Formats: sequence, C-alpha cells, structure tokens
Amino acid sequence: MFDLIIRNGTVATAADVFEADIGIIDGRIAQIGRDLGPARREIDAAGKYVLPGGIDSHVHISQPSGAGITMADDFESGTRSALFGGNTTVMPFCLPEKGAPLREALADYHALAEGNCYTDVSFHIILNDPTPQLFGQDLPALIAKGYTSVKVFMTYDDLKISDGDILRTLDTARAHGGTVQVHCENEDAIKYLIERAEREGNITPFFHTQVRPIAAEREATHRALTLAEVSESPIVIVHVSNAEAIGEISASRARGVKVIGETCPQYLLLTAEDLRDMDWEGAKLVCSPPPRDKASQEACWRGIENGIFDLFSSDHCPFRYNDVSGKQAPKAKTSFRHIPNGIPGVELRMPILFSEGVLKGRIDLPRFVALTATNHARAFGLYPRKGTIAIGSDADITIWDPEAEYTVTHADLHDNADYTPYEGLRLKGRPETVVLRGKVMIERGALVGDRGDGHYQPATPHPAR
Ligand code: DUC
Ligand code: ZN
Ligand code: ZN
Repeated sequence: MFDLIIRNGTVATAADVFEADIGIIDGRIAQIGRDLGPARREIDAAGKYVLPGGIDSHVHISQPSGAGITMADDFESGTRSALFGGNTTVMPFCLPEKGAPLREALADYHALAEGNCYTDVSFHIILNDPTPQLFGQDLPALIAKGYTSVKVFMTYDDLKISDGDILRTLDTARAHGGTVQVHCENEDAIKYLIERAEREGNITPFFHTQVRPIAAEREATHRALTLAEVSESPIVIVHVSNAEAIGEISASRARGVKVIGETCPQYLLLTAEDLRDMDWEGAKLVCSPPPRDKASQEACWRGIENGIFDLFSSDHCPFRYNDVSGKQAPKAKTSFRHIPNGIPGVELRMPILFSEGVLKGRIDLPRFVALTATNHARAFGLYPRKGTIAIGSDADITIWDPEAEYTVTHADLHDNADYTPYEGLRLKGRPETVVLRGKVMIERGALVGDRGDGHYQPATPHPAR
C-alpha cells in the first residue's frame, strides 16, 4: 500500500522525460512505473509535468542587513513564497556578526528556522572573519557536521576577505570536502567610482549600476578563478551577469579549473536602463552585481543554453520598497550607496525559466530540471536525497501546469516584500501542486501544508579533493 500515487503525469528528470506513475511510501519515492497501487491517496497529473521540487541554492532570509534595515522575509514568508514557486528546498546564508563564534551564529539561525519553514532548508555560511582557528579547526569541523558550503566576498568593506584568505578558504574546503562560492566584484574600483559619482552629484539609483561596472566583475572573476587554479580547488562563481565574466569561466575551464557558474533571473530580464527610466523608484532594482544591457542578457541566455551555467538561482534578497527599514531607509535618499542591496525573486525563478527558456525553445525540460533542482543538489551535497525523481529519493515533487497563462503581479505572490521587479510580465506555466517528502503542501494552487513541515537538511561533504 502506497501513501500517495501521482498518476498519469509526464515525469522529467535532468536525464529523461517519460510517462510514469510515482508511488510514495514514508516520504520517499518507492516505485516509478505503471499500474501501481493501491494507495491511500492519488493525484491525477494527466497533462502535467511531474518535476523534482525546485532547489534554490541562493536565497537570503532573515540576514542581518545593517543598522535600521530589516530583510523583508523571515523563514516563514521566504519559504512560503519559495513553495508557491515550486521549490521544496532553499539554501539561505548564515551571516555571523563580526567576531561572533560561527557555532553561535548557526545556533541562532537554526532557532529562526526551526518550526517556521514551508520548505526544507540547508545553510551556507558567509565567511567574513578568517582566523587561523577557523581554517585549522572550525571550518573542517563544520564541514564534517553538514555545513559544507561557504560564501566569500571580494567586495563590501564589512564582508570582503583578502586574496590570501580566499586561498586558505579554497584550500581548507578542498581538503575537507566543502564548497566555496565567491562574490566577484573589485571593491577598490567600486569605491573609487562611488566617490567620483557622488562628487559629481550622481546619487540616484541608476548610478548604482554605473559604479559597479562589468570590468569590476570581470577582474574579480578572473582573480577568483586564478586563486582556484593556483590552489587546485573547485569553485562556484555566483550571480554572473555578463559576457566578460562568462569568458573568464570558459577560459579557466579550458585550463582544467573545476568551476560551477550561476546566473539569476535579473540578468536575463532587467537592464541598467530600467533603473534610469525609474528615477528614484529604481531603488526597487538595486542589486549587486547590477543588471547590465541587452548584450549581457543574451550572453547569459547563451550560457544557460550551452552549459556554461550549472545553476539558475534567484538570489532572493528582499527589502520592502515603501518602508524606512527597506529601500526608503533615511540615508538611502542621500545616495544610491545607502540603498539596501537586493531584490525579491524566489517565487518567480522557475516560472520565468520555464516560460522564457523552455517554452521559447532555448532549453529542454531535462536542462530546466538540471538548472533548477538537480545541479543544486549535486553542488551542495544534497544529491541524490534531493534534486531528482528516483527510487529512494525524498518525494519532493512539483506538478507543473504547462498551459496556465497569467500576468505577474505582486498581489498574487506570497513573499513579504511589497513589490516584484517583474510586475506586468506575461508568463506561461506554473506549479500547481507541490509535495514535500510525501506531504502535499500546495494543492491546485492552495496552501494546505503547515509552517514547520519544512526541516533543516545537513549536506554531505564531497570526497576530499
Ligand atoms: N550578493 C548577493 O549574493 N546577494 C545580494 C547582494 C549581494 O551583494
Ligand atoms: Zn553576492
Ligand atoms: Zn545573494
């Protein structure tokens, strides 16, 4: 007797598309085939795609964001929005206050998540306080405990670490089976351009896009990849926005560097010109790296099509617009440099890539699954428990209606921001029913799961390299 059978759907994995029923017992996939039964409950998925639940490995939830600034989403609203977007796992970042022990920061972050999640969660750690103790003891111990992934920054004074410390991070992670993500922008170049822009009176949100130019991203990407090459370590380059950074990834791959590249919806759909047109309302689109131009969008699409990118993530980093703890922070009117940095997007990541990518013939369904689920599980130590439809895997499944047509409006979304960058966008295809470890969480568009059904998932370290 199965607990649940999903019948008559078209199943897609990162490898195949096939007609099959899926039988679920105790939260896991127990059978894939035909004429399965009986079951306590059945869902008819005729005419629908049956996909691995999305995994968004790049979201920001309840992240400390500076004095007086509050991120719009906590674990409840962030994972609720993610679930409505077809995701069953998200991976937010634990940011330790400088000087605070990592263990304490993680305990605090767990306390925020515990009992509040609609999807499963697994954590990355932002590594902003490199010490001999960290490299010698703490990081190896954390990786062994399932905190296998760290992010380091080459920009932001309060976050960036030196090239030497990036090397030490790469080296420690490689030796213990961890994964290193790098935010690649040249801080000194950006600081110089910010000061120049402000001196010239160029303080509106559009100038955020001008002081973080492609060259600053390209140079830092080149440097991060060089550090990976020198230390013979794998590396993840996150939120890649343009052709020049893509060129650095291809060149280093050709030299044998094991590099995973990530891009995000904003680099496919937005441009810097959008911010110019919006004047101060452009604060809604302030994120880093910033949106570029049409040629960069095309380059990112090509990277999605040709395999340069393994990961398509939202970089959901929501701040409310009409809110003094968000984009209207008192100092934000004095210069773009004080506008909280980030935009919402977790709920629209999969619908955007399906509508603009699959239905427009740019990618096929297996590539869609790889970019939105399987590759995230592989990169961050959750595969094959997560990220695929296979016997023994968690029954994390999104039943996708490929025919639904709609216009995006924030009123229909489920995050706690007060706008979407994609207001008015026409899309086709969306999640209809979402199953988390065998439990139906969204049924034909209605939330039926409970806050607290989502749980923390430790990651498995890679073999030491
Ligand atoms: N980097 C991110 O990954 N997200 C938001 C802002 C940033 O700088
Ligand atoms: Zn970043
Ligand atoms: Zn981010």
